[in-house]
Amino acid sequence: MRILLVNPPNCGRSIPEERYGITSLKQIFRGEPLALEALAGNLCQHDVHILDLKVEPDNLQNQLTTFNPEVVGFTAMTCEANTVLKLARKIKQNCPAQIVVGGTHASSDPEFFNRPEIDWIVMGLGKQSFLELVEALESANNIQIPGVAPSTPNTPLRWQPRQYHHNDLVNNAATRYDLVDSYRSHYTLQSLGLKMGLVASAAGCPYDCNFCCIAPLTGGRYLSAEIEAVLRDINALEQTPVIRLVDANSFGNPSHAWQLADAIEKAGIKKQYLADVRSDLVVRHPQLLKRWKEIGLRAVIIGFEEIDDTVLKQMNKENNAKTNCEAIDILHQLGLTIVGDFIISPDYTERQFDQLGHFVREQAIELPMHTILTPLPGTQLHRQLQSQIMIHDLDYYTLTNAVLPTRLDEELFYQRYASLLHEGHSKAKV
Ligand code: B12
Ligand code: SF4
Repeated sequence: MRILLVNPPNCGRSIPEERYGITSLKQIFRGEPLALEALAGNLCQHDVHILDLKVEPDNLQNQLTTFNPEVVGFTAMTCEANTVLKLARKIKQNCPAQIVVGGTHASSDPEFFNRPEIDWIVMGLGKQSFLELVEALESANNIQIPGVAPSTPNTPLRWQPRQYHHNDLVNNAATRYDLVDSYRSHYTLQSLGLKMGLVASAAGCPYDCNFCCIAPLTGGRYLSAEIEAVLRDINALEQTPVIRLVDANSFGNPSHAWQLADAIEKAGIKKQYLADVRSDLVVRHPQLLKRWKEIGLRAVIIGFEEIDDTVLKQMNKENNAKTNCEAIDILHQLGLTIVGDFIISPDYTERQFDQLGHFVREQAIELPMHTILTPLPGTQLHRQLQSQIMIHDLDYYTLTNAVLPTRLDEELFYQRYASLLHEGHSKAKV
């Protein structure tokens, strides 16, 4: 079958820009569409193209005309969901292709895509279920695939849940990095101008933070990729000196992480790595971080989220401020750069902005990343705060807008937010 996999364009709207002329918060995000490359890897009997609209936003019509796909697959985060619907509607006007959507938003809030312009919604890990769907479409079989729902507009979706398993990673099907070769020069680490490639070494997370949308991707399980598969993917990114391990929780299985480090060293691979880790992992396994530093770990991304234990508890983070500070000390001693994620609640007071700014300076966090607490549909936080949400338009769910009421005057809130971001980014080098 001819299958076109589409990465949506950069999208999302900005309240600070639209209401207060604060344009400095807008960012352009680019990185390879690893999900689509992974899906393509398991479709070796088919003719697959990847279209990255983040790089070439105007090329959809041309691809539809020249490639004439029988299936179009979209990936979508929450802030991309409306855009995907719009694109799907456009495709439906003059192309008979079956339209499939998967990814974070489809997994957390599948009902959103239960519309006439979408034919199939794939929830969670998609490599195996998408192949099964494509094969069933090809043979026109009665389609009943766990984790895949046919769209049934005006009637609630019905599907069999999928018990995500190691088999869903389909380790033996190599990621098709070659399908984005022509885009590769756009996938750079902005701060250093270095080419950056993405590799997955695990999927899912066993924790259940109330704001987080990762758990539905694997039904709450943590699955590690086979070491050989990770090495194969790193090696495939030959011209790419920096590798971002995209796992939500990279060293979540410490013995796997040790084996992977040993295997990378043994294979003589010389690259630099960025990885997401929890601070309690750092405190429990400092030697593991040291080992990874030896084989090229350059920076770690840590979700500190908050500096106040009461709030961390409300978030169900299963971690605390003391552990966060201990982890910061260990990472600094090891000479690792810290990219620290913090979540600013819309009910922040000026004093809380001051305290957070002070904490980041005092702890010398190299690159603080501040997002605004956003109840993403499908999360526990969304269920808790649903009645307070003021903005339901998903274009604003970029994690840089307050969709809940701010305690401070709204303009002041965004001014404080913008200055916190700029203070952090002005001296940052990852
Ligand atoms: C890499 C990455 C990016 C990259 C590349 C993404 C891309 N598509 O271009 C870049 C840098 C561009 C990016 C940008 C942003 N990102 Co981002 N990103 C990630 C990250 C770290 C990894 C995603 C990934 O590649 N995973 C590996 C692949 C293999 O797994 P996967 O994507 O889950 O795909 C599997 C399934 O979901 C499914 N699947 C996925 N798509 C499809 C499609 C079909 C057809 C099918 C059948 C199945 C399927 O099958 C895949 C294989 O099993 C995640 C966090 C995480 N660890 O997941 C955040 C994450 C997805 N990003 C997030 C956000 C918020 C953003 C931004 C808004 C910026 C920000 N504030 O952080 C921007 C939005 C860009 C825009 N449109 O303007 C959030 C999304 C939350 C949400 N519900 O929307 C996440 C979850 C991080 C977080 N903070 O919680 N991001
Ligand atoms: S925020 Fe991090 S630790 Fe918490 S559930 Fe999400 S990925 Fe796991």
